[in-house]
Amino acid sequence: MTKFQRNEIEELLQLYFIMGSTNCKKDPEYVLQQAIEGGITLFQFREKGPGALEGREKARLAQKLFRVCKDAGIPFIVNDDVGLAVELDADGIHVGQEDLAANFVRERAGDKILGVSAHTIEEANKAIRDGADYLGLGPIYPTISKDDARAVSGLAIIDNFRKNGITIPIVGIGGITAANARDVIQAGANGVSLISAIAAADDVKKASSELKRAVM
Ligand code: IFP
Ligand code: MG
Repeated sequence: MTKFQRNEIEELLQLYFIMGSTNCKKDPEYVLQQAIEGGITLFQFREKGPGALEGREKARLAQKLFRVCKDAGIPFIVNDDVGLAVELDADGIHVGQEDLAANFVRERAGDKILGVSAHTIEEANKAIRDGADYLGLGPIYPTISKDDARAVSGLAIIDNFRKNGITIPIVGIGGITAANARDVIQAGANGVSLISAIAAADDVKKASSELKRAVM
């Protein structure tokens, strides 16, 4: 289990921003700073897809973005890369069903926050047994950020998980905007997670603050 309390995790998930260099129109450090000024509550470094940085370059960008988060008191989660999360001593790690097994990640991650993507109740219960602190559910709406995204689940997946006794913190992801974010919370999620709606916005701070108002 993580050093964070359950209610802290729930609050951190409220406006969860995910980003890597390929998602940004401007300098990633600047984009992250603007998103923080707008009110994001948690950050995930997800350096993935065509043109993504690798190796030392990826680690260097991670370090810079971790510093930005530390200065602002925003916990820093690493997507997939347990080695990088441990090397940086990040606050957490997020893994999908296609990534390393969550029980193995939990062992290596110690008391870091562990997030797991789940699409079925079975995956959710296994993730919980493996020590997940929160679940990422989606794509709730159609999305352009992930070329490997699965079929759209709709809001029903959140309601369905809650009705099936999944009580741990949940964040919805996929196609979420300021116009629909409230619906995701009302369906039973503790927060919303987004990439493009913030990273690719012309005014990142404005996009972030509009989303914050929607989920508050
Ligand atoms: N969900 C999440 C999160 N992060 C991912 N990288 C992902 C799905 C594929 F929002 F953190 F739950
Ligand atoms: Mg993944």
